[in-house]
Amino acid sequence: MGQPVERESGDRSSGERASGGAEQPQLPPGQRLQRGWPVTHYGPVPKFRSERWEFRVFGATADGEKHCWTHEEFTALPYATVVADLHCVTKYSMLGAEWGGIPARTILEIAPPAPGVTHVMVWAEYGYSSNLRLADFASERTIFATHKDGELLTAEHGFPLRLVVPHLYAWKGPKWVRGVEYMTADRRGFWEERGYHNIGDPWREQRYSYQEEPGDGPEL
Ligand SMILES: Nc1nc2c(c(=O)[nH]1)N[C@H]1C(S)=C(S)[C@@H](COP(=O)(O)O)O[C@H]1N2
Ligand SMILES: [Mo]
Repeated sequence: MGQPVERESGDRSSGERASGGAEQPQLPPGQRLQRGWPVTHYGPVPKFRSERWEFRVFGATADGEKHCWTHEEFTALPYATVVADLHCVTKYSMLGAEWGGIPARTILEIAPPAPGVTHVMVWAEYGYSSNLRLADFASERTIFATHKDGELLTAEHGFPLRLVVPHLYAWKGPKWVRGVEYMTADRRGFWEERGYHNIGDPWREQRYSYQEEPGDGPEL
């Protein structure tokens, strides 16, 4: 297998981009505005089969148990919305989407981590993963989205569930997410092992692992 690359396909239909710069103060440095919503991911789009789907919280849970929800149970959890932008590290941003779903905080409340937990690994279909500091995951704006702008996510955008972490680059938000692992030490996820920054703050332009400073992430 060669080096994986983010593949973008699909809706560039209206393809224009705004001019950026001073009139776009909400764009992080180096990003350009994308109209429409491209599809970007590595690998195939998984097929959803509700009878095989479960959401799991495992690893260092407070009670030492694994917690599982069926699709029906998970989507019955209290629904909330967050308006947030999506910043792809390949330099386009989509602004002002309304994401609807289950806040990450709800999961932390109903399946709390053990006291020593510092990071989480968010797991998706086909083994895609991304690591987050517990504080990033616990942000009141981090949400497991089932909907965007009031409509169910489409398959290519992550149906039935994707994570949205508004203050980090979009690779930190797995589509087709299936669970969360509570960790007592940091470990790199899929892209973080392959050259992306361990933290991924777009406002600090933390794109690549070579930009990391001591303490930003585990040894590569
Ligand atoms: N499972 C999975 N989730 C993923 C990815 C991926 O490759 N696999 N790519 C990420 C990246 S790099 C981006 S930019 C966004 C793109 O989301 P979109 O296709 O809905 O625009 O999904 C993120 N979530
Ligand atoms: Mo991306």
